[in-house]
Amino acid sequence: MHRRDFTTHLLRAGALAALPLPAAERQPLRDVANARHLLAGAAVSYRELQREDCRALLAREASILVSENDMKWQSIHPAPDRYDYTRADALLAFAKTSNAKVRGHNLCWHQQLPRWFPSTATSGNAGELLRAHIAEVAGHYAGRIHSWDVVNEAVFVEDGRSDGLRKSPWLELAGPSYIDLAFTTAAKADPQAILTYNDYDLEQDTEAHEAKRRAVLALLKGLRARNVPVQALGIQSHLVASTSPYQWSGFHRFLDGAEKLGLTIFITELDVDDTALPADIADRDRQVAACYQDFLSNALKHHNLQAILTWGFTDPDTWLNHFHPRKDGTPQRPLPFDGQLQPKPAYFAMEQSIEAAPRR
Ligand code: 9MR
Repeated sequence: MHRRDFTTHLLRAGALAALPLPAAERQPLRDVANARHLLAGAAVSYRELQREDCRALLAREASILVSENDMKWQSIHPAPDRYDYTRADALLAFAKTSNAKVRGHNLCWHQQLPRWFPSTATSGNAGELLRAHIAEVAGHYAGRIHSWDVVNEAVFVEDGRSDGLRKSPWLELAGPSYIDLAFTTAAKADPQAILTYNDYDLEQDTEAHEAKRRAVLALLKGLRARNVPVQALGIQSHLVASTSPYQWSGFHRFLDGAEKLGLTIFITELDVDDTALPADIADRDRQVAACYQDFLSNALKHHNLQAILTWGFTDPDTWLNHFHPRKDGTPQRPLPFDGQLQPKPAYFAMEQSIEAAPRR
């Protein structure tokens, strides 16, 4: 029996009062966000997309979705002469039925390149490979994507270049102009999508994050000055809960800088790494939620912020368990829903910060 049928059955049986049904009483997050002219949603894995309970939750809560992995080169371009849209198309089909927008992630990144890439890409053909891929993939989805992460994580100050650019395969094979090429190609292939530069480590008031913010703003300024069609900045927002709360002055200056360049802002991959927090679940959930609230209430002061997406939506599916496991072996709790698809304090923190956001 589907959950809705089950509920109807119980309603008829007069048994509803005994059932804990918080979802039915809550206003969905997408409606709370919509009232503030914001989109709210999450990254979705193909595994979750196939689960009826996950689909029902996403349909209810999310007005914007992004595929966690299925639009990356590795998945969508499995052989030099072959593209595979099966999984990504499934997300678009679902989004259509649930009336959600879809972000495209991503068209150009140094990770999750296909296995054929290293032996095929050369300095002679890398620019053309990039152009052809973007023309094909952005062309396939033209008119159906809210915003594309055209270039992802191109800045890595630690690589020591004066322009802050990452020594990625793209930079090394095609030179720094690969970024211009990616955006101009995407604009041609899909004139409707909001073309986004997306990156991480932009939030904290530390020297490292400040240096990254400087390099990202310089990159964006250069793109705008050359009339390269970049329209939005994606701030991934993989936050780390710690005992010393974040300070936000550098972050605010950064968002002001992006606004001056006329860029829209998206929070694209929000989650909170809880490795520094104690094992106690209630305590952890409370501190993770406090981090959500602190971050979002600051970010939402900026009127050019238009969408908030978490990177996954249920704790058991988080990438953090694979990439940053807790030392005590317990799973991380970085997301708004738990493994039973119940909303956690982080969910209510999102809801409250959006409700409290200045009118936009
Ligand atoms: O969550 C994604 C994980 O399943 C992949 O294995 C990983 C590959 O590097 O990428 C993860 O998503 C990343 C996103 O695409 C870009 N920003 C950082 C995300 C977390 O690593």
